[in-house]
Amino acid sequence: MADHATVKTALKAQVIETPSWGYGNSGTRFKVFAQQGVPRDPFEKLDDAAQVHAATGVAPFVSLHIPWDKVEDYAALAAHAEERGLTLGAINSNTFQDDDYKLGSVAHPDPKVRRKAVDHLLECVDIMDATGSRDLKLWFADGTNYPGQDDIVARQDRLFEALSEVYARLGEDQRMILEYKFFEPAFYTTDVPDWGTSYAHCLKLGDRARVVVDTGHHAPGTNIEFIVAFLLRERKLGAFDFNSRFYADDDLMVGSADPFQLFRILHEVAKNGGFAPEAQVAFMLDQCHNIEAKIPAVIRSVMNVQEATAKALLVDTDALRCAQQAGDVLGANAVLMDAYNTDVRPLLREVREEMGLHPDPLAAYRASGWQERIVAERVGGLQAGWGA
Ligand SMILES: [Mn+2]
Repeated sequence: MADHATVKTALKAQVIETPSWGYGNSGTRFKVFAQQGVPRDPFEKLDDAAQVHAATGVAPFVSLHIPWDKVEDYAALAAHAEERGLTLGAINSNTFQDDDYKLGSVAHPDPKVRRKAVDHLLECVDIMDATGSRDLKLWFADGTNYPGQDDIVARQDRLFEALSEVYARLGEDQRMILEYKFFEPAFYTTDVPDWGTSYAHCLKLGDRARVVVDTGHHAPGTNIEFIVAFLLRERKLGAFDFNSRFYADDDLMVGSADPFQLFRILHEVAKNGGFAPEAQVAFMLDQCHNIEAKIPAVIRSVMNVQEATAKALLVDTDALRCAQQAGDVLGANAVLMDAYNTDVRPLLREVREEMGLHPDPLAAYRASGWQERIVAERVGGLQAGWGA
């Protein structure tokens, strides 16, 4: 087994980014169920994110989504974050909630719509300048529903032209991270459907363009850890959007549907140096909490990532290499399974105590009284949610 002191040091240094939209009301295709105490503006979302960081000690970054998190004064928002020990993370663009985008955004056949979409992306870079965010996270709903609807190659040309213009606007310390998703809302072709398409565009754009792996954006049976290993080898893995899926893009809590898959992914991250700061891989959650309490759900998700990370770090890499080189199929597999089957909860309790935290983050949150306070205080106003 790996040395426990080293594993603990790595766990203490872990950084997880939580999404502002995870704290607001979200829903299924059919219904958004409102919860009491939900934030009414981006400032209150940060207040909730601060509770997650206070309970776990490893979630200081918060992703924003524009326009859902639009404010008058982004420097004030950044200051509000800093006062709570938080840092503003990736700026997520939105080119999918406007009537103009019915046939796409940056790949739309009409140059006027493409201009509007690119202008929005450029506005997001302006916001990054004000918030100090490093990453512009792009996901496009662009695609077609029917064979013959549009020219597949022409759409790639338009996409690349838009990406190039935005890439040229980035500052030296800023990055573009491009997410893929195999289908939905487009059902025939999607313009960035897979890691290969994202990788090809990022390769042409330059060093500061990288791929985002959203764990819920693959066809069933896809070997996500292979993609992760490949992208790390090429230094093109920019970020994870963690969540879980049983069927399609379910956006359930990470590690809930398939903790073994999460372990396999994080084993490749650990093995290939992806946790090192210089690898510049951002570990983000991208989830919705539709029926469960939101702040505890984010805490649970952070804990799930920590548990899978601990198991991945416990893999005896020397024994694994020896078994692999000896062609010992069962021995190599057993090394991985030994780590996966370790109960790491006592180790994580120790890590938290050494960090000056409560060993049980969910108990710490319950004891904080925050939930009762926001239910009592956040009365009136419009709750934040999709489109707000
Ligand atoms: Mn995502």
